[in-house]
Amino acid sequence: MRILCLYPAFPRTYWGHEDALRLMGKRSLLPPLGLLTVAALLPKDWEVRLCDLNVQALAPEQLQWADAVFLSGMLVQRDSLLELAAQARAAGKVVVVGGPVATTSPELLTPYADCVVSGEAEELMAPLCEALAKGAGLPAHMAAPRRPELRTLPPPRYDLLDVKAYHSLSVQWSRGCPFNCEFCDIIEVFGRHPRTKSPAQLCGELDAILATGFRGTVFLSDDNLVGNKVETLRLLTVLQKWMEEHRFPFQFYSEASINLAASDELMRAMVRAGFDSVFVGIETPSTEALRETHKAQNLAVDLHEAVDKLVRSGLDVSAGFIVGFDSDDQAAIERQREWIARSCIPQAMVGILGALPGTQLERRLVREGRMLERSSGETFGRANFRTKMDEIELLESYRRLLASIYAPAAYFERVNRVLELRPRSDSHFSLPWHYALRCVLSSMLHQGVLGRYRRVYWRFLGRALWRTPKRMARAFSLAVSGEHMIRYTAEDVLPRLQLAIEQVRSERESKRQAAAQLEPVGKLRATRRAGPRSAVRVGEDVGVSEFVGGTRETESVVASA
Ligand code: B12
Ligand code: SF4
Repeated sequence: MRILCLYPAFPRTYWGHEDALRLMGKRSLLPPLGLLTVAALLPKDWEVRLCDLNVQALAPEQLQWADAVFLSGMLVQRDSLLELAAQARAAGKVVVVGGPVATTSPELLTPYADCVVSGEAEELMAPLCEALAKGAGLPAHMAAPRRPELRTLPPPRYDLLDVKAYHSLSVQWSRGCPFNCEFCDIIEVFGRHPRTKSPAQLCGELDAILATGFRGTVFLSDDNLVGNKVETLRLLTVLQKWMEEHRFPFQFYSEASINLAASDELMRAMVRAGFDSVFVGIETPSTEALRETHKAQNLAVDLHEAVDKLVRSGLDVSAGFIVGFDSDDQAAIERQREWIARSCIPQAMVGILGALPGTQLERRLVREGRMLERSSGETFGRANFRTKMDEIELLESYRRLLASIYAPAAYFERVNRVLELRPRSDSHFSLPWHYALRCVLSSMLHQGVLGRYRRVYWRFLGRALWRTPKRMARAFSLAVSGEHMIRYTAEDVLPRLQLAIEQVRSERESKRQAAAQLEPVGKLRATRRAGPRSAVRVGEDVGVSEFVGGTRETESVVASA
């Protein structure tokens, strides 16, 4: 049997770091670990190939070669995913889709695939392969019967990758998170009891990466690295030994909850094992909003102090933030802006609150009749539910916040602060000199010579050289990351937000005019109950009835009537 694994293209987002990758000569940030994991579970005599659309275009011969196509992806990749599924079907191939979107919204995919696989696929692979081999009896939908144990999994098929194309490779140590944030779909899918692999198993995966020739950064693709602190501490001890034995070929980063900062022992162990940064969910400094979203772990600490402590211990912090909580108003978002501006977090991923499918938040909003449309996975546009805050005020506050924190001077000020707080690095990891040199020269050329913010850039480098000369490698690496955050904000996000603001204004105006033409309110109410959602796309009609809130248009007509 010949299986072609296809990974759909991402749209340009903050997370993709596209402009920074360009300066580094890389094509994608991370590989599709779900597909590599699934590929490792196929019968040994099956042939497998991978085409990641973020790295290379799909050639017709690749499709012709395959008997079946395996697709994976998140909601934000849906357009590309559906296009690939249609292409594969048109070529007469069997199409199987799994991954985040197949898990949370299988109904979006069933019309386009022969089989949609929801949930963690480990225990489904044997029956799936059996049905594929027989060439008949493939069920339209398969759902994982339970959350599998991770301790018997083989290493993902890293050998399928063109490793040079990726900035980082990834391994996964655990799944699940013990916390209970209302907007989070992780806990719905992966549960609140973190399951881990064994330390030896993880080291086996690192051996497999080493065998590909890759040297560089490795992302521990966990929902929360410190979800099970005891097991993670055990891992870190073994990992440190493995790294010493292999002369520190990698540098690690991961995602963790902020309570990591309360454990000196864990932070020290992470740094000793080769971690140099961590992504944390700060969400908001507003205690009302944190309470509202059940983010208790963030209420238990002083957030600025916790971030500083992580940086002081040797872990750079990037963080997720959210605007648009029910308790938010313009003043709260302004406080959030100030909070970020004073922080040591150069890369603050700020999104508008969205209700992802299957989350507690979505269930509450459905109960409250506030859902407008199913989430598209897009966190930088309009909310998919009726916000408590006036929508124009929310979009304008959000726009101001992003414009301010990604003004070049503000970004580089936060980077200088990190460099000054960080301890002198005793990391044994270093990039190959020719690659590091390429990044430095490319940064100087694109940011320092051709860049629109070149004066700020040189001032930043001057201060870094003067005050923190031993940390210049990190200064360049954060400067390169800044290229994407600054450029993408100015070129893409701010104009898109401005458009969204104008769209809301014009929707309001046309509804005001429609209401003025004296449509009977009763008739409008009936439309509101029966009317289709404004943003429904092909194949999206399943489950519309649960979004009692109706369309944006009918909502505002009724409101103004
Ligand atoms: C790593 C990661 C990323 C990486 C992406 C790397 C990459 N190339 O894919 C980065 C950092 C770039 C990223 C970005 C984003 N991400 Co992300 N990310 C993750 C994370 C933490 C881990 C994914 C992973 O590696 N899992 C490990 C593998 C082994 O698991 P898996 O992919 O689920 O695969 C299993 C099953 O799904 C299934 N399976 C998967 N594929 C297939 C295919 C077939 C054929 C079969 C049969 C089975 C199958 O079997 C596998 C084994 O059980 C997840 C959280 C999570 N735990 O899933 C979020 C997650 C996938 N991301 C998410 C989101 C929303 C985003 C962003 C939009 C940002 C945001 N949070 O707002 C951006 C968008 C990206 C962009 N550029 O536009 C959501 C997706 C929700 C959804 N339903 O679509 C998740 C679930 C987390 C969350 N709730 O925020 N992300
Ligand atoms: S800490 Fe992160 S992963 Fe855990 S429940 Fe909250 S948002 Fe989800």
